[in-house]
Amino acid sequence: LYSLMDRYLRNDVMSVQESIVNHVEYTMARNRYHFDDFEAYNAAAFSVRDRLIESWNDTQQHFRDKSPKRVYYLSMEFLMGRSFLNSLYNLDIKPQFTEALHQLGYDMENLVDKERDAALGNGGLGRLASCFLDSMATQDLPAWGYGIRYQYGMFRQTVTDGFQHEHPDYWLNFGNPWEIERPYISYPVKFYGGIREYEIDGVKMYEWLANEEISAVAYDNPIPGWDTPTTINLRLWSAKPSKEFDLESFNTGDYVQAILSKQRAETISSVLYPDDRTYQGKELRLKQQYFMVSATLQDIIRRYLVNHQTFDQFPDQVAIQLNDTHPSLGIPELMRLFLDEHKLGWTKAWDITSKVFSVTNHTVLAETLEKWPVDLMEKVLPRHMMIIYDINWRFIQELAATIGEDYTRIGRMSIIEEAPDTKYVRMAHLALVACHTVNGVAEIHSELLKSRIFADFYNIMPEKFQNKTNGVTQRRWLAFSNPELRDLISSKLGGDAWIRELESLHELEKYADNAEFQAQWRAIKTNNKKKLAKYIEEKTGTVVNPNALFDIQVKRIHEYKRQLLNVFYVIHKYKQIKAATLEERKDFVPRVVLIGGKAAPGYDMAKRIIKLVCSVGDVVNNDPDVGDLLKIVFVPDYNVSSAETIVPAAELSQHISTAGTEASGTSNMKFAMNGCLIIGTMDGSNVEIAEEIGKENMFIFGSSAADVPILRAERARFKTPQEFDAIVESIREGAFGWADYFAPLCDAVHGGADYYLLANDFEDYCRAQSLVDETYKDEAKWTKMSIKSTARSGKFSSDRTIREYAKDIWGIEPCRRVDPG
Ligand code: DL6
Repeated sequence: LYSLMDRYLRNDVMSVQESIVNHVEYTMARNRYHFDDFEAYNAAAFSVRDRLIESWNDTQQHFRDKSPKRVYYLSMEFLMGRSFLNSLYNLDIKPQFTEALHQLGYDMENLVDKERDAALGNGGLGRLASCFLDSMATQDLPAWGYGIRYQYGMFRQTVTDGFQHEHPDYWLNFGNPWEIERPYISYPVKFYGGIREYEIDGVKMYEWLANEEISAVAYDNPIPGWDTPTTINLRLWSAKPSKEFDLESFNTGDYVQAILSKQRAETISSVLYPDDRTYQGKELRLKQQYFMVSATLQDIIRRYLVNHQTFDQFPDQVAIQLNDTHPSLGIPELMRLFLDEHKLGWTKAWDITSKVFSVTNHTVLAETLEKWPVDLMEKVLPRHMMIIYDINWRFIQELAATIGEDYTRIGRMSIIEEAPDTKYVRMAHLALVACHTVNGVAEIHSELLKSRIFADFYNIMPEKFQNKTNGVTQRRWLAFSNPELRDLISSKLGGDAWIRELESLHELEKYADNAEFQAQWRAIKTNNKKKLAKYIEEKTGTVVNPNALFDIQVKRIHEYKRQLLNVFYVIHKYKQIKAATLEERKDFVPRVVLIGGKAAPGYDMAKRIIKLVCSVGDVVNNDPDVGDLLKIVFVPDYNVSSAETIVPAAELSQHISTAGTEASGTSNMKFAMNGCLIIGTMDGSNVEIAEEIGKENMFIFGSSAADVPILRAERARFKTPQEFDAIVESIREGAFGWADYFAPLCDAVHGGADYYLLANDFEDYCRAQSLVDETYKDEAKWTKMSIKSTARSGKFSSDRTIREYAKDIWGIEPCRRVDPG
């Protein structure tokens, strides 16, 4: 029995094959002699999952035995992408699975494409959370992720005649082999109702008498680390009707109505809001946020109480990171649980609460900070609203004692905003008051938090402010998605240790001038470009020349990210080609401009930008004068998986937001790691990328963040460049059709409008673009810059970011179990 309990799944080809075939027959109830690619993928995924579960169970047991301080990463979004390849690589079982499948008659590459992306996030913020999980697991940190198991993830985007259409992403349609349902791990989550006041020994107590209750059921997603026996957990909550509640309505006779209202409860976890910035104030979104934090905190407390009698050790055992303010209702919820359920006094409850929470801010624009109408909060979460008022009252007393009765300043800092129409709860202020630390996500962003957005708070509590520059996992974004480059790097660095210690890429620099190495480097890029060209043709029907310069801008469509500036340059270049003689045209560097990204469904301007990209493409791509010299394509449905094809093939990538608007950006890091050169502004993490890689290896242009407010104030007097005006006029006059539809885009950048300063930066952008062409003509120089980009990208590993969080904010240490071998 002992040896049975000690047994680990075997990973030789025969055992893997046996396990796959068994899953075909016993898990999927299919014919073991006859199954298609999708069934083969599923069976192989279940077989990988068995191995994940084994490692996951042992890791969790190890954490229970050692009882280290743990970090809980709370996020409303996790943009995980696919798990199959990632798990095979991290568990180091890809060769055996590839061979086992091959012998069964299946090709790994085909099966990989059968997996649906887990797209439970909008963009940067959600993808960052997923990179963090990978780094926490790889570094053996006792960490858990918590979020929501949305039934509908980020919408699928199609583009017809240049117009975006949104399609629901019912990603769970054919099951999800990467999760484990835990029907027995569930917690009640309540809403609405009122408060009962009572006394115990003369002390006032409160009980929330809610009138809606649902259950949060756990779904566990094992997250394996790379080259370690550690597998951590991402626990996602799904809303189910509560078993206990609402018996009353069943007894009143309206059986059908009662069931329908229970079903409505389940909608809480049904859909991810597809807006990554604008604040909507929707009741369902508020309920989602509360649902996630309430279930999570009950789970954390239950785990803590397994081996503790009091809450005295709680801050030594628990660190909770809030991924933006979306989960910041956790603050009043933890207070409520301590005060009302566990009967702690206010002082004790507050002392513990303010020691466990920390928050990350991901935005630069003050108007995108979340705030909830007080009347909505009072209706949905009456007890929490009371607690927030109490927190605010105490905060304001302390503030007045510190700064005196400066009510303007106090009003600015209050958690409650007294707007003329209604009152709001400012979630960022709640988080700033309660958290021990707030961090920005790039140096420049963290400085802007201190000097502009939260300047009042920084004056009073400077010790709370930190910077944690974002990072990305080099495993998914370089080693797994660019395998040829990985092999080349490993051959030069004497192994693959760099996949854990990215700084060691520095060693590559000594080959930057080596002609043979350069040739190998270029050959890999060319192969990746050919794959991308095929992908572009499949998705858009446009044939592109793989020998052209591949110029990529993929990210959410936003005015501040300035995809419009990119299109304007394409129009400029198109005009230049048209004006050139046949002889002069030989001098142009052929370019493929690829733009991709989703527009929030209600974001009208963003949708017009997509249409403009497509309309310019219709003209440019079909003009025989242009031929292969210039192509512009909009690639639909940009997501994690398509990024894995796009990033390794990019030669130039655009990160051209108006300085002071992009908190960090993370795709710039992925591109740089893959030897892609960056054209960009001194914004977000571009600034630090320039520090590491060197401005001379990038194409930097545009106004500085310090100048932007001044230029903005003076923009009505700014003399726009003639060429800029001409481009706007050509769009207005219908050179690309749809003149009326594009008019708002023209109005937004012209005639003193131009909030994002496209006109101001246009000429410098054109200068930088010309330098791109000149440099590209010198193959050796370009390749050298490309090698240096990769070699100097070590700082941008999420492993480094997570090490900093662990040390400076969470106070946690690695807790690795002995490798079973
Ligand atoms: O920190 C991750 C990512 C940054 O890289 C982007 O610059 C930033 O725009 C993004 N923010 C969001 C949503 N913002 N809020 N709240 O995705 O975060």
